[in-house]
Amino acid sequence: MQTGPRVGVIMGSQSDWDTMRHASEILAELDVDHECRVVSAHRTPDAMFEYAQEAAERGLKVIIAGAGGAAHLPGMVASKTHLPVLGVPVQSRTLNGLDSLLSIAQMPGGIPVGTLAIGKAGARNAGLLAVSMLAAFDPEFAERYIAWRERQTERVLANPVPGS
Ligand code: RP5
Repeated sequence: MQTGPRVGVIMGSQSDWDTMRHASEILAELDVDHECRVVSAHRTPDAMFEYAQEAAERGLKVIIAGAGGAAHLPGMVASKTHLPVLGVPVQSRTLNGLDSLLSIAQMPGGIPVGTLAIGKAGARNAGLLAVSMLAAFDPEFAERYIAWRERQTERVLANPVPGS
């Protein structure tokens, strides 16, 4: 049985935490051991390379990387690891996150980054997608993920009247 974090949640700045905490919260809700770190492609490039290079041997299975503006972190991390990297575009102040989205999505062929939606929804979905990736190889995660989805469906069905 593996111990230690399976998912690494990294972000380019402390200022990204308000978005990226939603990925962490989903992972915690689904009882997935994970770690959260600030690792910047531009301000701490050596630390970023080290993180990406050591991730697999430390037992991580998926990396969620959030960044805003010239959001190079997910792509650069993906270039240094074979692990799946899920990119979350953080909503920037100047261009509302369109800059982040395009920086993350427009990867050259050969180095994939799974790009999620801008902001909170993207961070939540990155957490869920990471769990569904783990679930493909571990029935315990599959059970938890399916149960989480069922609870969500039940909540929506139980409240069909808008504004109630
Ligand atoms: C990016 O620059 C970070 O991911 C962050 O979204 C953005 C702004 O960073 P701060 O100036 O708020 O630290 O690298």
